This record gives sequence, C-alpha cells and structure tokens, in this order.
Amino acid sequence: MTKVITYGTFDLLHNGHLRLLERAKKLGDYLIVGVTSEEYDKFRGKINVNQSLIERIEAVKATGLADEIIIEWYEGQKIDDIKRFGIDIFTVGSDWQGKFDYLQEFCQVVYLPRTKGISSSQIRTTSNSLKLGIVGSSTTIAKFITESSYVNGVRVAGVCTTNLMNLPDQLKNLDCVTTDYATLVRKVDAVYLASGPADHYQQIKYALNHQKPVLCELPLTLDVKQNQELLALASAKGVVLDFAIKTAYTTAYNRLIFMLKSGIIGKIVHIDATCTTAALTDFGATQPVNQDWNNLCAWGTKAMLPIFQLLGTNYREKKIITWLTDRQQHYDAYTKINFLYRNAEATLKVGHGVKAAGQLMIVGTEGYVYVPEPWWETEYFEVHYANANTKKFFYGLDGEGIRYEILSFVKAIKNKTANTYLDLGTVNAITKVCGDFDAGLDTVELTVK
Ligand code: C2G
Repeated sequence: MTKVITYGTFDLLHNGHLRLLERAKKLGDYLIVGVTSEEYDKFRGKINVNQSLIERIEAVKATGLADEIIIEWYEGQKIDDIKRFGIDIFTVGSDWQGKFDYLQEFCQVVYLPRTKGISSSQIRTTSNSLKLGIVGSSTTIAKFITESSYVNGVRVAGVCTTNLMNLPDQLKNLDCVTTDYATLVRKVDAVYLASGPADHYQQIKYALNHQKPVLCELPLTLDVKQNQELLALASAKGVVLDFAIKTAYTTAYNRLIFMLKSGIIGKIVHIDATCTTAALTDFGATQPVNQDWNNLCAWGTKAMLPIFQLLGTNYREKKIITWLTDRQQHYDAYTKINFLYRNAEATLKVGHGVKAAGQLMIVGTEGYVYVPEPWWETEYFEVHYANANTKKFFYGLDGEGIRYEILSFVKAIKNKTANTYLDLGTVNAITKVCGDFDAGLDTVELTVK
C-alpha cells in the first residue's frame, strides 16, 4: 500500500485545494492530510486565516478524499509524521517547489502544479477590501501602512495630517492626502485615529455620524462621559468603534494575562510596569517630539494595561508624580503613578527623555513574572515560582502587534463582533487617569530643568 501525505491550511476550501487533494490521492492508495493549527499558521505568518481549525478539518473531510486527517502543530513536524506513518510520498503544490527537498531523505517528494487564478487570500480580499484612512502626524502612520499590507481585505487609501511637507514616500500616492478630516472621512470606508487624544472625541463622533467605523489609539478621549457617549452612539448606529493599543493584541502578552488570571503565581500583590523611550533632544527642548501626545498618553496607556487587566479598575487611590520639561507645554519627561488597591499596589513609570529599564514585573504570593524590555512588544516572559523553578515562554511576534490590531478591527467590521482583547472598564479607566493628569488632579509636578 502506497501511503501519501500532504499538508495545508485549506482556508475557505476552493477548487485549487480540491484539485491538489484529488491528484495527491491518485499518487497512492492511502492519503493522509495534515491541516495546520491556528498557532502554527500564525507562527509561519499566515494571520488572515478566516476559518477555525475545526471548520477547515470538516471541509477537508467533506471532500471524501482524505483517508486520515491529522493536525500540523509545529515547524518540522512533517519529518516526524513521515516516519511515524511510514509515508512513501510527500506531495504539495508547486508554489512550494524546492522548499521540501529535504524530505527526500525520508520519502519521495512530488510537487504538483498549483492551480492558477485562485487562492484563499484572493477570496478574502475581493469579498471585502476596506479603504482605510489614517489621521495623525506621528511616525506610527508609516508603520501602520506597512503593517496593514499584511492584512487581507484592507488597504490604506488616505491620510489626514497636519504636516504635508515631509510625508514618507508611502503616503504620497494614496487616493487622498489632505489636512481636512471631513474630506478624508468622505473618501474612505473606515478611519484609524493616531491624532492627539484631545481631538478624538470630535473626530470619532463625526466618523460615527457618517457611518464610518473607527479604530482609535487609546486614550479614547480624556473624559469617561465622552467615552460612554461615543460607545452609545456607535451601538445606536451599528458602527464599530474599536481600540488601538498594540500590546493588547500580541500573543505573548495575552497568554501572560490568561496565565496570571489562572493564578500561576498565586495572588498578585504588586505590579511594576515601566515604559521609557529615546530621549528628547535635550531638556531645554521646548518643543516636545510630538505635541499632540504627552508622555503619559503615549506610553502610560500601555503601562496601565496589565495593571487594570490584572488588578481591576477599582483602585482606592492613585498618586501621580510628574517631571515636566517646562510648565507651559505641560509636557512630562517622566511620570510615575502609584495605584493603591485593597490588597495590592501597582506602579507605572513612563519616560520620554528619562531612561529606565523598560520591564514588567508582577509579584504574586507563589512567585513572580519577569518580562524584559520592551515588554510592551514582548515575545518572551519568565515565570519564577516560589520553589525556585523557572518556566520560560516564547511566542513569536511580527510587527509589534499592529497587524493583529488591524486584523481584529477588519474582522469586527465584517462580523459585527465586539472587541475581545479589551474590556470597556479598562478603556474607561485609562481615560480617567489621562484626563485627571491633564487636569492636574492627584498630581505633584516637578521639573527636570
Ligand atoms: N494549492 C494549489 N492551488 C491553489 C492553492 C493552493 O494547488 N490555487 C495547494 C497548495 O500548493 C498546497 C495546498 O493546496 O499544497 C494547500 O494550500 P494552502 O491551504 O494555501 O496551504 P499552504 O500554506 O500552501 O500549505 O507546509 C506546507 C504547507 O502546509 C502547505
């Protein structure tokens, strides 16, 4: 009996897949089909898969061509399978020509001509290509355009920015490059706001009233009442209002939060979250690098995430100490906030010009978690147990998490689903702290000059 094996994602099963399976079947007497797990697909950069593993397995089963279906979980598994199942022939489409020659050591390798003119990503893209408009003057615009190119079904079609002068080349040939927000909203299907927090309320309201979904960098606004008004408007209009904070969308960060919530280090008593970034030119600089965003809004939102997601938002009190570059600008080179809970304490430190170790430390009654700098884009963390054992975890991250944030937004628009990465309590708590800081509440102001 000649045993054949082939592998694939088989997302949105189409004629190309079917023809491959039919020809693979004809190569022998028994066909095993390996369907890739979601984790493995993400690991190898396929982030746009629409269907779940179960749905894809069911689709392959329904073809009646597979004598056996297995799951491909990890890089290199093919060698193990070929040996375990006594495979005679490995086959795959010719788009992989040469990539699996190394398997010739274990079995015959056959590349079958790929069916032209059809692919899962084509199906995903033609069915809903969303024109995205970006608002903001920060460097995130260029990054965001690069990252959106990894997401099927969306393309950056326009930008609204104050400085049209030194635009990166990627922006110059977009459908719409303007300083006028209303013009941008008219020309696109959805909007990503990286504009200053003070502008968010009006901009979100305008977009929602024009039935345009919004992905907005946190803080959503600087006033919780405005958040609530906008979220109510979004639901009344049936238009998605989503939250951009790349850390929340990364695999390693999410797994860490789930593990901690499951109690792996017992009860959490202390969290220390530090985010600091490159220095300003010098403390004499009166023009902060980006006037729209103060340091707490730019970095504190990320540092607040683990604090509010693990300890909740009902802290008893907070104390803000901020070191300003100068009083007029009210720009904070370094800000430290202490949150006191009933049985826990959390500290965040954010610096833009004042450098500190950008790590995340979470202390529990049965151990602690250490996430090295830059923890807000982490792929790696360590769990140190009270018995001195240590476990290390690694989850690959491409593009700092921005592409997963865009993917979540596009899926929310397509499937009208709520955001599963961020709860409204956390979104509002972040707004409250940024708003209080802006109003000078609970704050002691120092200067660095
Ligand atoms: N295929 C094809 N013609 C198409 C599209 C896909 O012949 N128009 C073939 C691919 O070459 C592959 C199989 O169908 O052999 C499944 O394709 P995908 O689901 O895109 O999976 P892929 O990522 O190519 O998986 O490690 C090898 C991979 O698992 C192959």
